Amino acid sequence: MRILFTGFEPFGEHDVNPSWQAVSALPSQIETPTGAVAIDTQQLPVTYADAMAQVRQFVSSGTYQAIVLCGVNGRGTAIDIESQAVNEASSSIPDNSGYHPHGEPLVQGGDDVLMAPWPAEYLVATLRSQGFPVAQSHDAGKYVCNSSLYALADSVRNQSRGVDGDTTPIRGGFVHVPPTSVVSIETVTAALQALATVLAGFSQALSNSRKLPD
Ligand code: PCA
Repeated sequence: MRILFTGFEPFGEHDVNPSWQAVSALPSQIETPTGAVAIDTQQLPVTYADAMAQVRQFVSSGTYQAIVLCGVNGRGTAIDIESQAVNEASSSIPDNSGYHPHGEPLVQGGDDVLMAPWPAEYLVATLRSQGFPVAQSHDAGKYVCNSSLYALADSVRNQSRGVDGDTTPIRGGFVHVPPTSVVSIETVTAALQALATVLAGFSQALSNSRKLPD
């Protein structure tokens, strides 16, 4: 089992991005009740086109059973588990390449809304029961974070349509972390580790069910 966590580079008023601070502090391997889980980390650029292309590449690489994208929400009040992404790019500031969209679609002809390929409500309930300051969000904004989640949901859906039934579908989604004055980096990193453990359990349950005789 291998999980990818991404965090974003600095942008706008964020000279350091707490999403990358929390992700880069994750250990490269964790032990879970369902076995060892390898954790890879990557920093994503805050540019619509490159972030979306990189996420699609992570999905098509076939390397990961789960992909968790993380970004900062400067107005966040908890660690938000995002449930969906919209097909729109719009922002008050340009991205780090200078691109400044005002309502353009991310994917021409794409679905207006795509659900993240994970059970957001269940994840929120589970992490909350472990004491983490987690909440569900149905609005990932219209900036680069939303675009990366849209690319993830779109490419996971396309992949699971095209492959045979033996391939375990990728789980994943987006986590918006609040400023460090609201929740510390240590707590975010611990919550992400707990999230990895839950996602590993899903993957194990799925592969066990495939081994049952029919
Ligand atoms: N937050 C931004 C983009 C990068 C990040 O960390 C967002 O919420 O879209």
